[in-house]
Amino acid sequence: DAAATTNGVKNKFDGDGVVFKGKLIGMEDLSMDRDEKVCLDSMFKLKAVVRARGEHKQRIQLNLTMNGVKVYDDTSKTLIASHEVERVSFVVLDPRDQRAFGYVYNTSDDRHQFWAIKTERQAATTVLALKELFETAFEEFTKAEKEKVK
Ligand code: I3P
Repeated sequence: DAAATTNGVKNKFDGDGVVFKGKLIGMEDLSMDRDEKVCLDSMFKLKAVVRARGEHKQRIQLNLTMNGVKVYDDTSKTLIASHEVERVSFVVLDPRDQRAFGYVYNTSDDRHQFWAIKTERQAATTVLALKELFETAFEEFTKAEKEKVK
């Protein structure tokens, strides 16, 4: 029943959403937004920067929510970034590291920001949840559009 699931039905991404712990490897602007090689080159470069610095990576908490991907500093719980789902265009797993993934966030001024993240556990788990969030957000969006034309 489409009407019954349109509004008011809770899913796991509502509110605080699905939470993952991790560390921020780094972020940078890319020239392209959906190119696996460009993303992975960035991943390796950002990891090299971390290694060269010799400092601990910032501990973060990722909340996958209907209002976007929220990135918090895990220690202070300060919000570092809020990435609306519809502006995330690409997600990559690091083939050399089971605990690393990244995604591209397209800013309102058309920059393609790559965020490289080290997860506490398997990165594939976080990436799967992220894909599920995209699907859920898209379903909600299409339902809302259908409601509008009624
Ligand atoms: C640490 C080790 C950890 C790493 C940590 C490093 O180095 O590589 O695996 O955590 O990163 O400091 P060492 O073995 O020399 O102590 P991650 O696997 O989570 O990256 P961090 O210092 O940035 O937390």
